[in-house]
Amino acid sequence: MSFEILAKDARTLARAGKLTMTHGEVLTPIFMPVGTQGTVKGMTPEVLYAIDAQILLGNTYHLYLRPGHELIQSFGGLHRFMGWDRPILTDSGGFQVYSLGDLRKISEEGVTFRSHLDGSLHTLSPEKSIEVQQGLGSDVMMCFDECAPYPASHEYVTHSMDMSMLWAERCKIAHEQAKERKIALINPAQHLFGIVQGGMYPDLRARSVERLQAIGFDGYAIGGLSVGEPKPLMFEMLEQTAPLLPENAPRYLMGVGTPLDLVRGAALGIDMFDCVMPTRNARNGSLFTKQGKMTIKQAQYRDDQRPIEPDCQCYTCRNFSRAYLRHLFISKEILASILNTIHNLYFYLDLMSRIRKAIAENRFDEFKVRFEREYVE
Ligand code: PRF
Ligand code: ZN
Repeated sequence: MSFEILAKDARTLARAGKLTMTHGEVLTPIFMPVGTQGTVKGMTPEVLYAIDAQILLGNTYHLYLRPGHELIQSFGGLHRFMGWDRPILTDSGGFQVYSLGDLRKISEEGVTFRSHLDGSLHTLSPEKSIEVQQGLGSDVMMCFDECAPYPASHEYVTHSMDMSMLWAERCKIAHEQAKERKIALINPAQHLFGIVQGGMYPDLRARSVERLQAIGFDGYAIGGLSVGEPKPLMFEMLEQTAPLLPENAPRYLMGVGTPLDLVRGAALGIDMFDCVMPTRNARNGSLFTKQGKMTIKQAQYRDDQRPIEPDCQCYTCRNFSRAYLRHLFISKEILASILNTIHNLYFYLDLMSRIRKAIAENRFDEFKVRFEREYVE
């Protein structure tokens, strides 16, 4: 995979770069909107292009269960099925199985679980996850892993991480074999990222990084964080883990986070993020501003003629008042979700763009200090 570092900040570990994939280029640090079911809820691809979304995240677990990867493959892959022609990264299912599946049975072979949709029995393994992700034809596939819960004992996490590393090796083999056998792939230039696990134990995280590097991946994700641990502990783990990763490969912090997390993560050298926060909060009427979140249903906005944020250039802020958005939300109109999602995703993507610009202009540290002062979580 081509990953080019374009600029490095002098006072933090932040870097700005460019990822090149089959479906186009992605400027980093980047935020990936979550499109779990082959759609970013409420957003047409046209709207996502308009807010300059560069790459989406899709989920193996959901698309495997419904409508099935074979069906999507028969449509020429997920890009064509959902009408999105920019890059897609797919998570492996090795996280959703634990959070959504029922009656999970984990063995070295894989995970057997019951569908959260109809209770039917399924097994996901490293090989199966890669097969599904190949059928989807994503630009970046993720290794099948186990995300250890928090808290968990050193003994439990040792075993869990060891298994995830064996699984990572099997994912790499499955990926290589498909390339060698020249199996007709939907996307012949797929990339594969390894996922660092190890819970809240620095020794296990270091070992996980070593194991993954020995196998060799196109990029490295940090998994197993933001699973209920205190925020300072997450950053402790991140500070320890991120610098161990190879400098010249993209680094992806999975399932994180708040706007402050993105700024602080970028300062530690993270290049990619994903989170349901902007989209889910939008549907719950919680809107991001440079000062923090606002709750649009509050009575104080009843006759407020101002946009969510006066200086925001998004479609919602250019056209609608807080009073109208409050009315839509209280009336449970679907347009409330749509307009709120446009604003929140624009806020996240614009934040990443401002981060990239600050790094390129060697003033990211100053940007971070100012953001931390103005943004109240
Ligand atoms: N593994 C995978 N996906 C994930 C995670 C993980 O550990 C997380 C943890 N925050 C989010 N998504 N495969
Ligand atoms: Zn806006």
